[in-house]
Amino acid sequence: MAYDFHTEYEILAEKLRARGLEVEQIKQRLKAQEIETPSWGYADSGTRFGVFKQPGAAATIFEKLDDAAQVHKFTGIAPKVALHVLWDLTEDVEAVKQYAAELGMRLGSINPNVFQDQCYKYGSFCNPDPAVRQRALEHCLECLEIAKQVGSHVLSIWLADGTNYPGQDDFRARKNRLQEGLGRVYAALPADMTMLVEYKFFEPAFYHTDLSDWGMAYVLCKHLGPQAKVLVDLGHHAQGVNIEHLVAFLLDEGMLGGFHFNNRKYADDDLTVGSINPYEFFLIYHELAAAEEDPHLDAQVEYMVDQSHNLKPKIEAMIQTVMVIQETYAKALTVNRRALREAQEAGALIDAECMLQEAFNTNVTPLLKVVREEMGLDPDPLAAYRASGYQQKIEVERGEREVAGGLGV
Ligand code: PSV
Ligand code: MN
Repeated sequence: MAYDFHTEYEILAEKLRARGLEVEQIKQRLKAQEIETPSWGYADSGTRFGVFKQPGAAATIFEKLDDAAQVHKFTGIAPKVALHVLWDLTEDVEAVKQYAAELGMRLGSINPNVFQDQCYKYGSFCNPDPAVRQRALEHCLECLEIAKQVGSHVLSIWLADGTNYPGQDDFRARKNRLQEGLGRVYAALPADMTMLVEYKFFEPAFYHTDLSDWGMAYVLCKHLGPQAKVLVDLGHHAQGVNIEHLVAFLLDEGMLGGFHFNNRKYADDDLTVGSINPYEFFLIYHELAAAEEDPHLDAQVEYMVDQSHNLKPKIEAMIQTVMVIQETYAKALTVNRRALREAQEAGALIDAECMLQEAFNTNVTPLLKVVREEMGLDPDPLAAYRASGYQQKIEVERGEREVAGGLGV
């Protein structure tokens, strides 16, 4: 007899109950999940070697919002869009806000751009020239105004600051300039806003990067104040760094502010989250789920995607990405953390590890299908999107354009 997913769900629910878990609670948590997708993930993008255009790729912020709204329509958990100010807000900000509201979408993190302009050749806030630092400051203050206007609560800072040659500049002088400059931005932050500080160990600077790891970002945030938190981009670490450990450390310190989800093989290569090392991603989510369950922690974390797909169809890639994140969260919710703690305390190493592996290997698809059905969605978002005709429509209506719209263009 062919089981439909409801039957499979009943079997899974029974298994989860036997694992000591509350299935209804798991479903509630899955329904409350929110993922922010990046406006720049809907536009043509590429590398420094070239940009491959896709018919139908979004060129304006309105088209990017339309596409993001499709991702939300079919997944039900992607209601927010991150904006990159220079790439997106060339238009009337008020009109953008209104358009997002009409689509039932929210504008999420506001990302200043202090790396593209010629004046930033030697850095932004770390630049030896005070006039350039002033310009970076003014841009960030302007971004704060935009954030207030569009109702966003997150200013997300990533700096390309660094040097290419030993001796090019003084590390400590740059550190102090950075602290002073971001201190000024922080001073202008409204009480209901968070400043996220993202680090990256190299690129575009190839010798040193001023904020190269989570420890530096942590120290800077500590100096800034309680509204500054660290943003972890999964592509921004050296090979072998234990990301789940640093995530747990930051969570415990109340200093984890947000994520940029993606995956990498070599460096910051923007691959689909979970596509290269799904077990690592699961272990990260296990720490996040554990923190949610800990009443002593304030785990206010923004979950954002930072992927620009140069080759995959963009909207489908984003739906696939959101589904991978949802699936990984669901798997992490199937760990009985009380039983895990008992095994850890008893020194039952194999049992403890097996509990994580069992959760990772759990097929949560029937659970997710039921959750979607209960949310009024199609159980299979990708198939439903493909059948909707939206892709064909934008390919005809928009065609292939020369207009720049995001990263690498
Ligand atoms: C830098 O590599 C980065 O991760 C920052 O978050 C930028 O805002 C983003 O990529 C642009 O894609
Ligand atoms: Mn990022």
